[in-house]
Amino acid sequence: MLKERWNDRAGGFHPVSAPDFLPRPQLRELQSRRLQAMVARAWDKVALFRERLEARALTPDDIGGIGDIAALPFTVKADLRDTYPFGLFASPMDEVVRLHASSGTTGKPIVVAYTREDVEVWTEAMARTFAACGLHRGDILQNAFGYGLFTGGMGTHYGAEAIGAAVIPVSGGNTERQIMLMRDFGVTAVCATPSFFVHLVEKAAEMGVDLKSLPLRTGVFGAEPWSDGMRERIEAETGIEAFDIYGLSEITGPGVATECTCHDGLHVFEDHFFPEIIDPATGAALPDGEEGELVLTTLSKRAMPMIRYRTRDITAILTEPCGCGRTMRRIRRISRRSDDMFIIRGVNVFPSQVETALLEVEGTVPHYQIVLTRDHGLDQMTVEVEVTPEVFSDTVRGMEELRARIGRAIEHVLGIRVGLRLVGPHSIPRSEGKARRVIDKRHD
Ligand code: DLL
Repeated sequence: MLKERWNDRAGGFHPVSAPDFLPRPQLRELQSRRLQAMVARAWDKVALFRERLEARALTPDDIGGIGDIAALPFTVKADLRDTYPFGLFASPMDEVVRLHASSGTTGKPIVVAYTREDVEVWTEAMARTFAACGLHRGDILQNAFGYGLFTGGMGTHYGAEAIGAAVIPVSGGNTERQIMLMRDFGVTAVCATPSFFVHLVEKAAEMGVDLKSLPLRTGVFGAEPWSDGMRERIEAETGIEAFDIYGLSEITGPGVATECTCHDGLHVFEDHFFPEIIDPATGAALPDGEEGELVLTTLSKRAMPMIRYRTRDITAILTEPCGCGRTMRRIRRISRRSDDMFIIRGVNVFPSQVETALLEVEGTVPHYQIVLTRDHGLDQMTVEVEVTPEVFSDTVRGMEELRARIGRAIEHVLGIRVGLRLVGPHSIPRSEGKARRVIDKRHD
């Protein structure tokens, strides 16, 4: 367990964050040792990994250190599905203390397991995350990530307790009660998906609660893509500082990477989760700085080690040292996945591009959906955008002008014209967790 906890309200260097500042040679040595032990364990305990290594004529002895990682085979989401539920576990069930699951898009969920040591590492990674976001003992954290099979709620909960913050485990949903707690309990920090927090901001305004007048200071957001435009809106409307945190169930949950107060990419806790970037088409490793698919290897996970897991998240490893002094390399914020692209009239479109365009236009609120349909074999896209009550009650001409502005903004970003529908306040369903931005009716 964490030996030392956050106890210095003045901020600055802190024992919880000590590993974040490890000199790189020492870090590399630690990564090498951990990788070797992890590969040996996976070889011993997980049939699939052993078969994959044998198919490449490799044994754990061939892995001399972290520099050899690219020799190892990838793991993909289908491997988790094919071995459902417990086929990738490296620990017997009597050493497993927690199971989580992620629903995914089709069929069976994927199941992930943790030993007591895994929960401790996860807690440490989340404590380091919160420390990087400037939280400390004395903070009152409203945790609006969902508690349950989703890793968001419990993962952040343990980390926040470890730094000595007071956690309110409210989970997602129930917006009015969330606002009441935020006001009455003197909440200083909130954890949520960015889309749910946007919903909370809107509800607070409806209830006549001015978030800027509350002690609320920090927002820790993640679990879905969100744009810099969305961050600017959130910060301007609430006066908080918003941090982006990243993670995925297969690797641990939240706690894989976090922004620090420099807000220039997310530091990966690479003493536990080793990042690589590959070309998603060929699988070839790409040098730092180049954009590609993020591949993560767990270096200390016991119950379910992951070797070179292909996340499908697209990013790049940033090469410049960070102003905060952390030595952990950073990834650029993740704005898209390799599998969320669709093709409209020959042009590749990512949902995040639509958000970027919309947020540049005054008079819209950040609630939108992209509806995909198929017409004579061609994919069509319509963006449904909610407008503010003032705009909605404006003249037809006012609405038309706004429509034209949004149309131009989207065309500017995508390079093509798409269908556009302005809809009234509250027409788009609000999210309580991850927002559903794309409604795919192509196969209806
Ligand atoms: O979403 C874990 C998490 C919880 C992360 C709370 C951060 C905060 P999954 O449900 O397995 O786990 O979904 C993982 O969500 O591969 C990304 O595509 C996406 N994702 C997570 N964080 C971010 C982020 C959790 N900050 C998948 N920006 C990942 C963009 C994100 N996408």
